[in-house]
Amino acid sequence: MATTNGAVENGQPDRKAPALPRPVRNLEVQFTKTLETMDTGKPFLHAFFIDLEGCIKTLRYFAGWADKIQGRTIPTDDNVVCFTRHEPIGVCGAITPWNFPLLMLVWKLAPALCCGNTVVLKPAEQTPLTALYLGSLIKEVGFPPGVVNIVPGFGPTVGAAISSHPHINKIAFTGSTEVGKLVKEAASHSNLKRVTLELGGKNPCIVCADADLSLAVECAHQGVFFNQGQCCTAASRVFVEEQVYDEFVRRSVEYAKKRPVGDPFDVRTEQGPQIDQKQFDKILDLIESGKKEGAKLECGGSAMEDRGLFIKPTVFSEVTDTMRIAKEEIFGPVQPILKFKNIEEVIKRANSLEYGLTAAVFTKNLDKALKLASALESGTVWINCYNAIYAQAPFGGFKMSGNGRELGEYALAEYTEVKTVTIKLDDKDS
Ligand code: NAD
Ligand code: NW8
Repeated sequence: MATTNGAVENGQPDRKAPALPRPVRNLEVQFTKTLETMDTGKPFLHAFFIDLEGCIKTLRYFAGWADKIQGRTIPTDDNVVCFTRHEPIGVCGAITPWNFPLLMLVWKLAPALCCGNTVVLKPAEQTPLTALYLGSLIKEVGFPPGVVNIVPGFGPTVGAAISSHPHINKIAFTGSTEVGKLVKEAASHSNLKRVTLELGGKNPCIVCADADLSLAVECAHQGVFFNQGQCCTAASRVFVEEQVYDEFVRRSVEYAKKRPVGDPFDVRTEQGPQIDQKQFDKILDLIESGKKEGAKLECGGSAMEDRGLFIKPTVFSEVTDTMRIAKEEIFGPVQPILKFKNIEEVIKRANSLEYGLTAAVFTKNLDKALKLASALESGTVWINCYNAIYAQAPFGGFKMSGNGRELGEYALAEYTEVKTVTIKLDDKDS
């Protein structure tokens, strides 16, 4: 049921509106925040506190590195001076997705610039506005022409031109596995440009019987439904130990039913519309597959009756590993909950897919947590938390979830070439 302001009641009393952010004095910030919401449909408080804050933190962090990119001096058993220089790669391409348009771009732009590179950026065709606005700010603050080049356009044209260009020396891509393969192929067929890829995930979220259940329910809920479910980090396979399974499902359904869906500009809204018709149809198709393959639909399961691209927060229980909803990236507000009996079994099942971006574990037992942290095949393991992303900490995938790392010191290695300089000293003088 929709209220006049667009927030959905779901038969629950209206949530109290959270306090508004501190007065926004900086018009640029205000404008960028609004632009991202208009382009993506994400709630504007999320655009402000997560996307924009994340961009600022990332830019500040890498700005700090700009005068600290250092090579090494290397002792040898010969009479030489041997040292390395960490040089810029040159022109770096970046192709970004529509789910975090500005944040994913800044994750590439900031390390590229602090290492002395120039960049050619292509935002997703669905969401070019914040990239273009950033371009106007880059001009305004006086970057030399040609350092940052923003080329909006479609994938098969502009994207393909960047990935196959002979004078672009590196490309960073975030998006689907399918296109990630095309990018790497084009890089290989052209000039073997360096490639970093951040592709999707089918991220296991493991809830042990000894977990703080309220925390686990809340984190798993936010973990999968955040950003309309359109997250490479989405907790889209929730494995719950059998003793607490029924209780976990009951509480998760309660959360999902209360999730306020509606107008992204309403401060109470937690979930806006999906990005476009294509994604909307794909999500509904996967929901139908869940019903047909015998998962138990606990709530949601369809589009909102009265409006365009909104989908009801959906929870499936009794999900098994062979169902499509347990194997494929859904990229929508759908929470599949599976049952497990013991740790060895859940490790095997969690690692059984070709993806390996993130994993989460909820337990109070330190031994169990550390055992799972080392056994899970993913670039990130969160213990008793979710989406804990920091500019200082590397982010990236194992297996088919990607190549290379973004953020943190590790990202610098993706934007520099190491040159070894060896000077032979005169043996007579030494
Ligand atoms: P996509 O991979 O097609 O788009 C990502 C970017 O790649 C866009 O900028 C697009 O223009 C560009 N692109 C498309 N074809 C290209 C080509 N041939 N050469 C170079 N660049 C190209 O993603 P999508 O179609 O928008 O979404 C499809 C699925 O991908 C989603 O359902 C989801 O599963 C996944 N996805 C993942 C992420 C992520 O953060 N890892 C983000 C968006 C989508
Ligand atoms: C860059 C990003 C962050 C940050 C904080 C909170 C919730 C979710 C995300 C997030 C620097 C510092 C902090 C999030 C962002 C991107 C993806 C998934 C989750 N990022 N955050 Cl793909």
